[in-house]
Amino acid sequence: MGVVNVTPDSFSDGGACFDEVSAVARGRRLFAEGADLVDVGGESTRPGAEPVSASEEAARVVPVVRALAELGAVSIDTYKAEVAALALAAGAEVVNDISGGTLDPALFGVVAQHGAAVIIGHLRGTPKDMQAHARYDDVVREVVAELRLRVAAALAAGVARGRILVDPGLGFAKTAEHNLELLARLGELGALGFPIVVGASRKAFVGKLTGRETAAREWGTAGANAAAVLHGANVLRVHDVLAQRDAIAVADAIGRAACTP
Ligand code: PMM
Repeated sequence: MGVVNVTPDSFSDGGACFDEVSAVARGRRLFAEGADLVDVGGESTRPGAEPVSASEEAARVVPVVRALAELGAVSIDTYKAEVAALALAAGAEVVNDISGGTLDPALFGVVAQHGAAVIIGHLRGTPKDMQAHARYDDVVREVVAELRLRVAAALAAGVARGRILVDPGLGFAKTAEHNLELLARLGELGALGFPIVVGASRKAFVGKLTGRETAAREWGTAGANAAAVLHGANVLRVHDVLAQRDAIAVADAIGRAACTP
């Protein structure tokens, strides 16, 4: 899953794709490099980020979604039902909600209405205040329990069971140590019974471990992605598809070799 952020302030590639033409060009390149899905987002969710209005967000993402949906499968990275509805109408097939339906109770209904798929991310609080909520006795058990409740809400809103994916939400109300524990015990999310999405790409915990600035975190990201794949991740959200596809392919082959008698 390749990332196109149509935002002026996203932490990893902020500003690079803020205009429609360069965002579409970036998405086209991600498909050419082998992305199975391109994720288009119009609001930065980095810690402390200010929200933008639904109309501003939709104006950023809808033309990009419409153009990229001609080339391959597109997900819309939003927690707002209104933006999700417009993006699905423009051709997106998946709604990627980092809040798992907690920030907009109407989101799951929109997903159900369109027969779309949904990525249910784990978050506490809002992107603005989430780091104050990064307190857990057992982060993995609590994330699994909270995701289970959000899955139940999605099913109750009419989302089909086969259209749900779950994501532990690395960096979303998590410290670096929480992220590492979630990756090390990712297999426990398998108990939920849904495909697992992991977004480690260029995040601060990778920077903390490697001492690298955002743009130089691809090798560290490859380490995180390899671990995620070996612990059961099914979808990796990445900025550099070309680099990460190879790392993922090797880790995946190793994981499969352990399963063949
Ligand atoms: N991380 C970011 C944005 N969207 N979506 C999912 N499903 N999982 C994530 O971990 C995730 C996400 C933040 O990263 P960015 O600012 O580089 O896009």
